[in-house]
Amino acid sequence: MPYGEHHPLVGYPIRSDEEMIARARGFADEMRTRRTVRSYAPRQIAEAVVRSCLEVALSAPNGANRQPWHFVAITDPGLKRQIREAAEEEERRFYGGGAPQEWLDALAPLGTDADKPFLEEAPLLVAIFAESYELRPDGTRVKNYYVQESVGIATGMLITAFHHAGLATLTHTPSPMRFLNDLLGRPYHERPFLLLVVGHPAQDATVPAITKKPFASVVTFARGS
Ligand code: IYR
Repeated sequence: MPYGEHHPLVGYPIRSDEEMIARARGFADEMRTRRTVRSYAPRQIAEAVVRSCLEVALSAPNGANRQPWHFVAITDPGLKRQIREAAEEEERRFYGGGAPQEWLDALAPLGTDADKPFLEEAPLLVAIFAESYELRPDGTRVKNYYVQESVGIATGMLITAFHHAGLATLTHTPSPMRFLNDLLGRPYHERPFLLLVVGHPAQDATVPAITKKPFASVVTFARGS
């Protein structure tokens, strides 16, 4: 018997292969339409949608169940403007000589630059913080495990949840992002991981004409010898 209290597993109904094939196919079709969007409509998002999508993120598997994350939902126009200004300052450094030419060449097909109007236009920004350790009220530090992986998985699930709800996202990573701690009042042991931009795409939104690698080039079904 394992240590620690356990209870029966719930949530895995027995499904036929046909039903699973249809569900998996349907979900793959739904996710295939996900695109990173850089131009947003002014339409607001109901808070209930945001809460449900965040619940999905909080259900993510993570190291030793330490849940080493904090999510800040930002809708206030003043805060969004301050975030935009601070992010653009970092990006001007990045695009204006800070980034190696090889990196800038890799970004060229995306058409990105230091201008980040979406940080103000999108109705919602979710700042995601990662905690390499937990700070107990008595000041002691308790180490977390697989922090990057855990927060990355939770972020992926959040993006999936927003897409499923009908919202577009953009993973934005100004670097460095320490200004987010100051603007959002988060303690310094929380490290900004990513800024997720969320909203309805603008009616005239366009996306870069890029494609995914072919399935067979990135997936192998290993056969025993
Ligand atoms: N953070 C910059 C640069 C950037 C980097 C990567 I890797 C991208 O996939 C896209 C952009 C920016 O947001 O413009």
